[in-house]
Amino acid sequence: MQLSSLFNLRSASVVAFSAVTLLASVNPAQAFSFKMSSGMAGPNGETNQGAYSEFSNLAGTTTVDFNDGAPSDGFASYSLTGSRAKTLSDKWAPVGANGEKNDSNYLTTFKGSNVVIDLQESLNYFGINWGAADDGNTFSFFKGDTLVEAYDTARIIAEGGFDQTSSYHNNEGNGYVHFYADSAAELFDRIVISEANGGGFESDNHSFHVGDDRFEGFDPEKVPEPAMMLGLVGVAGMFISKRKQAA
Ligand SMILES: [Ca+2]
Ligand SMILES: [Ca+2]
Repeated sequence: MQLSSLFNLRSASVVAFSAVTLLASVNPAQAFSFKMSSGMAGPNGETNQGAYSEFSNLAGTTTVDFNDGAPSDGFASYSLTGSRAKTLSDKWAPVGANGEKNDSNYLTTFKGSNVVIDLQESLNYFGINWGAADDGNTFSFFKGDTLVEAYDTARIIAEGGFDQTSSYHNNEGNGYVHFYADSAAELFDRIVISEANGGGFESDNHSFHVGDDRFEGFDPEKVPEPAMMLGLVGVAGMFISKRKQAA
């Protein structure tokens, strides 16, 4: 074999190997993911306390509403570092599912301060009502001291963006964002929310779902698939037309 042929063979295998690596890295089934939604009303139908997770009622989910402050012990233990991480009530509170003003206490942090949430158990899901979004808002997910994944506002916008903007917040982004593990390798038990730039990071109604494997809440079999729905409509339509024929 000539040297040039050998070189080409090697190049081809490098290309093939790279393609496999690339496929693995972009395969959504193997990626920590997020989805944005409008969220929903509170447990008793409240619409003036921000948006709540659509998974609030799923078994294994715990929700913190900050109305009595941030818990410093128990299932989700909050450490507010620096003077600018706190709970309060003002016009910057994340809005409700239909854009309603939030009159309740919420959690905020600014550059130089941090919110660290330590969980007693491993999670496969974290949901957060995120409001008045600014450039430097950052979410970091850890398992022990190992960073599993991080998102900032720019990445969220690049990968789908916000559900709504709010006139209460100079038309800044608001929404309910759901972060979740797609495999057992992406479970987490510590979350850090922080702000890198000049704005604030405002949030409310954090929901945590425990799990020892991937989060299944968004699986297609949990809701009727569009094709299945179309099929059902088709069958129903057949029945109607048959009845018409019979009549
Ligand atoms: Ca609240
Ligand atoms: Ca903000």
